[in-house]
Amino acid sequence: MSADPPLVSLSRDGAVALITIDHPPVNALSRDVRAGLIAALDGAIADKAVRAIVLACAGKSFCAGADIREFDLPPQPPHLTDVIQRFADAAKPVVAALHGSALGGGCELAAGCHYRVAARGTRIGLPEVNLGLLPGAGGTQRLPRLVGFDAALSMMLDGRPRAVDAGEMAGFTDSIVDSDVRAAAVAFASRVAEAGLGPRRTATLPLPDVTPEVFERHLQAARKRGGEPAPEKIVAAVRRAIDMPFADAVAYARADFLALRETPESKALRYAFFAEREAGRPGAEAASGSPRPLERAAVIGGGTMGQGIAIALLDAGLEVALIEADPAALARAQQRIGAHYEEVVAKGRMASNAVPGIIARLDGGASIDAAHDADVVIEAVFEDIGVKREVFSKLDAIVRTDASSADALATGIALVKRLRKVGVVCKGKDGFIGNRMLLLRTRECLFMLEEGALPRDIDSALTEFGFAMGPLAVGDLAGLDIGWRNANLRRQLRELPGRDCDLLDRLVASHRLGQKTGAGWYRYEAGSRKPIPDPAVEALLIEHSRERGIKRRAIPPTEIVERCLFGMINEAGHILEEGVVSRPSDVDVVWLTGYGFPRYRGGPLFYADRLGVAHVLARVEALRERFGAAFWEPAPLLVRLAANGRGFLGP
Ligand code: T1G
Repeated sequence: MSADPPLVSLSRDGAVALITIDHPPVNALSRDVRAGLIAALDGAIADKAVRAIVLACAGKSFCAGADIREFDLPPQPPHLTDVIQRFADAAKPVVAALHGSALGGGCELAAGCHYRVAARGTRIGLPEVNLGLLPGAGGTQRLPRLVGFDAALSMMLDGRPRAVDAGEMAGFTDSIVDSDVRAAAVAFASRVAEAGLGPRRTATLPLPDVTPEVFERHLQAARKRGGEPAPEKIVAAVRRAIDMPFADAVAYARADFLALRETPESKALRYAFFAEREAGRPGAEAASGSPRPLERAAVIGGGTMGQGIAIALLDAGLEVALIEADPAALARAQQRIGAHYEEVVAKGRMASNAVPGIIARLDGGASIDAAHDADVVIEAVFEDIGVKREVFSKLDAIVRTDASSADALATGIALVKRLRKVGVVCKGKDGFIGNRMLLLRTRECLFMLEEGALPRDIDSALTEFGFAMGPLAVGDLAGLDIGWRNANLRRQLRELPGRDCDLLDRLVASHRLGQKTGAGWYRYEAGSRKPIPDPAVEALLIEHSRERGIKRRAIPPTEIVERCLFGMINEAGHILEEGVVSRPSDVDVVWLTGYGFPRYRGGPLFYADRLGVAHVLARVEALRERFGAAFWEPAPLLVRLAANGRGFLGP
């Protein structure tokens, strides 16, 4: 039985020692890898025949950083900061050989080495902010010395990887190669040794010039990410490079990193990281299936959603048949897709000569027959069950497949991965997960508008909570007629005993459909998407409440947030109980990736668990007392979890 290869190995290539990390799938710098690095470095230093050292990784990429799973455990020595310092202090030159991506602690480790050789196309990044953290192993001090303060701060604050050959990353590498990077790094190390150059410690490099304006600009950007503590900590940590000795600044950053690890925001962001990866894992249903080849797709419906799906499919290299019953709407959709690619070219994100090839893969027609030779058909018609039934009965007539449900599911999951999207598998029940929960939020928003709130009250309460956009502004963006047509919403608003809210009907009847008609809950200047409070809506609301004998009152933001979120969380209890989705975390993934739920709050169920399910139950019961069981009956799962002191996501 062959033993697993060591996580870190030491070998020799002439007078160059080769330290190789082999910790699939992403060479995370776990405790054992860190210990292995120290041992290998000591071995290379002690070996008299060794004149230089190369640090490389096996597999498709250099290190993806620290092992995020370890952040829920007490820190274990050797700490990454110390490991990197050992490499930086090495008496022999150390050359990092970079390929794939070097992220977080992996980028910091490379910056701690004395020289860096990278394969062209390698991406480097400090994405810690996406986990509610900051680079805690010296990156806040070494990156500014290599790429300048402005570029380093941008990297740390937007968390986006950069290509090593991007202009702003010029100072990071000593050589970019198109050949085998490990061999190139060994040759580079030999030349350094031959030339007697010795170690070039990043910490001793001169500090690049920087003006206070640079820090101020990034601080303003950091403050815009209200609700998350890490961004401002990052700016403060990098600024210490100016105010204090290197080692002190590194120690402070490590202390900040350890403190941020314990914040609820970082715990939520780490949960979201793993929940999204978990969601992509096929459950038992798909495990037995094998994905079918995917070359051609058909999209039924040329509206905003259909256009977006067609673009994602084209970007993933598929042929696309866009089917839209109304020829004028089809032409409009094709024109808008063309305009999209012109915009992408104008932004420099695509070469203009790539567009004709993409558009050539787009065809379509008014008849559903155009879908006959598609490997996959995606229905994107508006929320009308009658229209959907008609589409599927026509499809049944032309698209016969022998794909088993497991194959079909495996093919769907493979397609989602190919589109670089996050997919959640759920049962085909009305409203699936997101829309079904959204309905409860929409209902409560309309009720609160009747009771005294104004659109801006509700939207500011939810944006304060962390949503990028408030529910009413989102309604205006999507079009109020879309929600109005939703039969389930109508049932909630008009057919449950004790309340009949026709507010949405009134707006639709007065053709206030949102941005597309220049007025909805807000009014919009021509060509602008900026919502402007509209006195006409306020008057409409006051008149509506008067007619209904509702005494308007000021509704506090806490109540607005509770009624918007607890209805959704309670509904998620029903969704889980009915087995519509198998993993509770998938509910959060849907809201994080599809409905703009603030990531640093982890999602509706992570948020509920943080508050305590017993607290959520008590609040739902209090709302039932006030508004009646027709609207606020606690889900049996919520009651059971509270009784057992458990959360949606576990003990
Ligand atoms: N730690 C632990 N597991 C990780 C991991 C990590 N850093 N990165 C990925 N995984 C797991 C992931 O959960 C999945 O597991 C598998 O690897 C493949 O990942 C001290 C504080 C590298 C671009 O934020 O962005 O360093 O689901 O599906 O699409 O300053 O993973 O198969 O069981 O995403 O090819 C900073 C996080 C850490 C990078 C690859 N680093 N990773 O994408 O595969 S904090 C990051 C990624 C830090 C220091 C600080 C991506 C990827 P499973 P995948 P992929």
